[in-house]
Amino acid sequence: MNRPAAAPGPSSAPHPFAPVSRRVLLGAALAAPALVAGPARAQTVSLRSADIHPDGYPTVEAVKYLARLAEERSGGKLRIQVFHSHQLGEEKDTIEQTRFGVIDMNRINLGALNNLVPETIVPALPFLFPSTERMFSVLDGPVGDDIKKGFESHGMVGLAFYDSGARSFYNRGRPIRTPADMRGMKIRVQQSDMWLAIMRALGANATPLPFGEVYSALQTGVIDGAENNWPSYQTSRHFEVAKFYSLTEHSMSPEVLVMSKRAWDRLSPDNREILRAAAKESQPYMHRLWAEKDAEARRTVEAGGAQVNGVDKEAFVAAMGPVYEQFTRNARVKALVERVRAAG
Ligand code: BDP
Repeated sequence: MNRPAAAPGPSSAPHPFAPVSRRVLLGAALAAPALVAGPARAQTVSLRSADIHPDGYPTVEAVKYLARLAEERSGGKLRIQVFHSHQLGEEKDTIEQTRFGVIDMNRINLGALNNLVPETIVPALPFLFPSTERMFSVLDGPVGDDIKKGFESHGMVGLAFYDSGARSFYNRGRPIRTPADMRGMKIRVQQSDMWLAIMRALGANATPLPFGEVYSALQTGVIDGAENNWPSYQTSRHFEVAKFYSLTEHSMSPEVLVMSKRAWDRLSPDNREILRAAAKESQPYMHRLWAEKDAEARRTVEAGGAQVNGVDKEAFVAAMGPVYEQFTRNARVKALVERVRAAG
C-alpha cells in the first residue's frame, strides 16, 4: 500500500511531463484502493436507473426502495440513483442506451419492448387475463421466468415485474361504449406493432408517440385520445385535455425493471445476489403503493372533471380475434399464451 518509491522528490529527473504523470498515478491509487490492496476490499459501484414517471410515482418509489435495500446490504458499496421524470429520455431511447450499457437499469412498460422481445407481447395481449392478480400469479412463476429469459439475447436482464393496473381508452370528444364509437378516432399508442394491430381491429387510427408528447398532441388535437391506467392518466395531466375515460380495461401490460446485461456482467456475484433479492422484495412494496395510488388517482381525475363510463366489454373482446391471429403466429408467443390459458 505505502509505496515510498513513487514519492516525488527533488532528485527526480526534470522531465516536463513528470509532475503530471506522478499526480495521475497518485490520484489513481487513491481513487482505487481495492486495486492496490487486492481483491478483498470491494469497490463502490454506482448504477443509474431510468424512469419516465415523476418522483413519487409508484414505479420510481419501488426502485428507490430497492436502492435503499441494496445500499444497506452492501455496506454502502452498491449505489443506485434513480433518474425520474424523463431525465434520461423517452422509453424507446433509454432502452437502446440500456442495451448498450450507457444506462444501467431501466423501469419501463413491457409494451415498449414488444417489437424487440416477442415474449413481452404475451402479458400485454388484450383481455388475456381476467384480473391483475391472475396475471401476477402467472408472471411470478415459470411463464414470467421465460419472458425474462427473452431479454438476455437483447442485452438486458429482467429483474422484476411491477403493477400497472388496467389500461382504458380516453378521448377529447365523447364517451366510447363500443368499438364502433372508435371508428376513425386518432388514438395514441405505445411504439409497438401489437398496439397498431389492436387499433386496426377496432377501426381506429393508431398514432404511435412517446409518452412525453401525448399531452400536447391531445391539447392541440393532433390526436383524439390515448389509453392508460388511472395513475398515468392523472400524473401526466391528460385528464385535463381528454376528459372522457371509458372503462375498456383492455390490457394489463405490466411494468418491468431491466438491467443492462453489460452492467450485470460487471457486477460481483455478491452484488448480483443483493440486487436480485432487493428487486424481488420491491415487488410487494410497489404493489401496496400501487393500490393506494390507483384509488387516489381515480378520485383526483374525477374531482378534476373526468367523465368515466362503462362499456360493452364483450364487443371489445370479440373484436380482438385478428390481434391474436397475427401475434400467435410466433411459436414462442403461441406456446406462452397456451400456458397462460392452461393456468386457468
Ligand atoms: C404507463 C407506463 C409507462 C409507459 C406509458 C405509455 O408506466 O412506462 O411509457 O404508460 O403509455 O402506464 O407510454
